[in-house]
Amino acid sequence: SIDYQFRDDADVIAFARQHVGARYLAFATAEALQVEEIGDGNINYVYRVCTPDRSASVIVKQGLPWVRIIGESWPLSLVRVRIEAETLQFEADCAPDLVPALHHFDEARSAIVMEDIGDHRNLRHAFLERASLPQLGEQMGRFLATTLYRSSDLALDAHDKKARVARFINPDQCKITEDLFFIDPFCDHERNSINPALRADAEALWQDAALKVEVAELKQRFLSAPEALLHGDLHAGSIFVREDSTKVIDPEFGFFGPAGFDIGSWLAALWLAACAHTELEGEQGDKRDYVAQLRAQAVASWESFAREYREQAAHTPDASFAAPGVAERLLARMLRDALGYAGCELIRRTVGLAHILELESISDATTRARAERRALALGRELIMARESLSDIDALVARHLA
Ligand code: SR1
Ligand code: MG
Repeated sequence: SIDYQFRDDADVIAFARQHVGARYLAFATAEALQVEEIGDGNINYVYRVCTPDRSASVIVKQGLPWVRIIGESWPLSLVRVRIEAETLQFEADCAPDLVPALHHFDEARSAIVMEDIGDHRNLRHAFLERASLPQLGEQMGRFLATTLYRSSDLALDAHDKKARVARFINPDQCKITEDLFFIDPFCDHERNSINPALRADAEALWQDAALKVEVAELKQRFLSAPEALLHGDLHAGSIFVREDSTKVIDPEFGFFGPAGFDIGSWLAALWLAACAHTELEGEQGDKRDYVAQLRAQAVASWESFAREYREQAAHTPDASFAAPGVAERLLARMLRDALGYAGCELIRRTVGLAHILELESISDATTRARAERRALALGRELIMARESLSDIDALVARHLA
């Protein structure tokens, strides 16, 4: 253990009590509070602190200077915790209904206190239960449009933008993405985890010279295109849902990068779930309907994003960006990038280090390989054809038939 790490439950409780302020009267008056560690992510520790009757609760999240699931052999800078707090606050300023409220950031303890969104459940579980989430696409499109527009050069003063780019330099988190998205899946890397039934497909991927050129171009843009403040890790595990509400959490990978990266990560979350549902157990008709719903969510997300982005861009104070046709040009670039980054996410969740519950829930390795093969093939085609695709949903549908 290190000196600032929470020593025990009492320490977490005292920290929460001290930092919820006047918002939670019950925390000040309750004699005893309870705490449970609820983190199921790869990197940090997450605690829920609540009153015995659970009428009031908050989340405390603490980062240690290494990757939780790996240990001290994979060090990780604590700057990520400040960046998470500041990105969360920026997102709350853009779309307060779509993120948990930030209550406190404590630099000395590398910890954040935030609103408990325990009445929502993780989107991965909602996907597995084939939940119908009629507002999800629209809400994610709005989240993306408002955060990506308001942190861009279209919205910010020139000096302010550059100061923010500097403040959100996040090299250790970016390096994780640079390696796990753009290197490992495309070679026989020791970090990879590959279903033996998919081995031949992975080996074919490693020989695919044309694909590697496209992936390198996507990586180059990821490294050197500070277009907007990204969430940086917008997979289904970072999203919590109720039927009528969406909350995006966990922006510790925040940095200024290509806007299409967040959009593509989100589209891939839907398409990965769709790949899994083609092979998950269940009645054929139900599965087909759910896959169609997931595809429709992707279309709705992009439409909502583009509509909201156009509306905001119409008010840009910058004379260059206000010229007719510019917003459409930027949208076209973002879509092409998004398809490429979605392709990378589909591939890295299939043969890379970090797998996803939706695919891992298919217990039979041969059946799982069928779903993974769809993700690989769809991912590859999205990357290769991203500059010229006209009917994206038709392409996705072909891979899910
Ligand atoms: C070692 S971290 C692995 C993955 O978990 C995070 O949530 C990111 O998606 C990262 O790529
Ligand atoms: Mg995370």
